[in-house]
Amino acid sequence: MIDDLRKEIENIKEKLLNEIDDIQSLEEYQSLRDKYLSRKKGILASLMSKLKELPPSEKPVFGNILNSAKKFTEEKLNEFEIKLVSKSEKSIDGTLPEFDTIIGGTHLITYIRRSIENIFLNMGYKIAEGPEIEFDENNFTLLNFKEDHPARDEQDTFFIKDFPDMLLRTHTSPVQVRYMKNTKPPIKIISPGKVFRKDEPDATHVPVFHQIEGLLVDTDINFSHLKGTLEIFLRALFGDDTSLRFRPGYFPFTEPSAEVDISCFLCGGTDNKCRICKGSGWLEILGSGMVHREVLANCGIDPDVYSGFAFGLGIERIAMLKYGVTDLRFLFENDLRFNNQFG
Ligand code: 2NL
Repeated sequence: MIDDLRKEIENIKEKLLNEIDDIQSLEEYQSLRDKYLSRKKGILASLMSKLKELPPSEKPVFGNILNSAKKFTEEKLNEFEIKLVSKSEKSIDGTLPEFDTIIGGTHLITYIRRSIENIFLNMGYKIAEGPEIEFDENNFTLLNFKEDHPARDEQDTFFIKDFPDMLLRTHTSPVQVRYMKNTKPPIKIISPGKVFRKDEPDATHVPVFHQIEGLLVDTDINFSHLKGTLEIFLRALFGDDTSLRFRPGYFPFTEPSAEVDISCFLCGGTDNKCRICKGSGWLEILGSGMVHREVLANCGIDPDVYSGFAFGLGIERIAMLKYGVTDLRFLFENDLRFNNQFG
C-alpha cells in the first residue's frame, strides 16, 4: 500500500515538472498552482484522504512523504514564478541619460570650522557650545560691557520682542561665560558657532555669521602662553613660515588686549597691489587678550588665584582671505556652482 502511494507521488512530481515547462502565461501559472496546492481540491490535499486507509504504523511515513512532496511542489512553482516575473519586466533602456546623481559636500564654513577645531583638539582643548538666544547678562553684562556700550544699541543687536533681557548672541563669549560659571579651572575650551548682528547684507557684512573663540584659564597663565598658543594655531592654519605681529587693542573683556596680524601668505609683502594685504605684508586675523579680572570674578573665578587668555576670530574672514571668497552673501545663497568649489 505505502509503496503504491510512494510511486503515485513520484508520478505527480514528474507531471508537475512537465506541466510547469508548458506554462505560457501568468494565468496558466495560477491555475497550475491551484491544481496542485489548493487546500480543498488540490492534488496533494486529496492524497491526504488516503491517510486514514493506512495502518497506524505507516501513517507517519506517508505523512513525511506527502510533506516533502508539498515542499518540492512549492519550491518548483516559486522558482518558476520568479523567472516569469523577471521576464515580464521591461528591459533596461541603455539609451537613456544617466541619473543626475548629486553627491553632497561640506560647506566651506563647516570645513574651516572643523579645520580649526582639529588644531585645538590636538592641543587638548574641548569644544563648548551654548544657545544662540542668550541673556543680555551672559552676552554683555558679565563680560564687562558698560550699560551705555554702543553694541547694546537696538541698531546693532537683535533683541527678543517682549523679552528685553534676551537677545541673539553677538559673539560666542557667552558660551565661555556659562562654562566658567559651571566649571572649576583648569579650563581649556574653544566655542565655535553662529553669531548675529543687525547688518544690512553686502559683500563684507551678513547678519548671521560664524565665530570661534578660545579660552584658557589656570594658575600662572600669562601673555607668553597666549603668544605661543596663537603661533602654533596660526602656523597650523596658514603655514609654518607664518610670522605673527601683536598690536595693542581694546575689548571690554580682556586687559591687556591685542590685535593679531599674520604675514601675508600670498605675497609676503612683495606685491603692493596684493588682493588681500594691499602691499602692507600683514593681515589682521584675530583679537585676543588676557581675560579681564572683572570677567573672571563675574563668572565665579578668583582672579587672585587664576588668570587666563582668550581670543576670537571670524570664520567668514578666513573664507575671504584664505579661500578667496569675494562676497559673503555667496555663503548662504547655496548656489551649487559656488558651493561645489569647496569642501
Ligand atoms: C574678535 C575678538 C575676542 C575674546 C574674544 C573672550 C571671552 C571671554 C572672556 C574674555 Cl568669556 N575674552 N573672548 C577675547 C578677545 C577677543 O574676539 O575680534 N573676534 C572676532
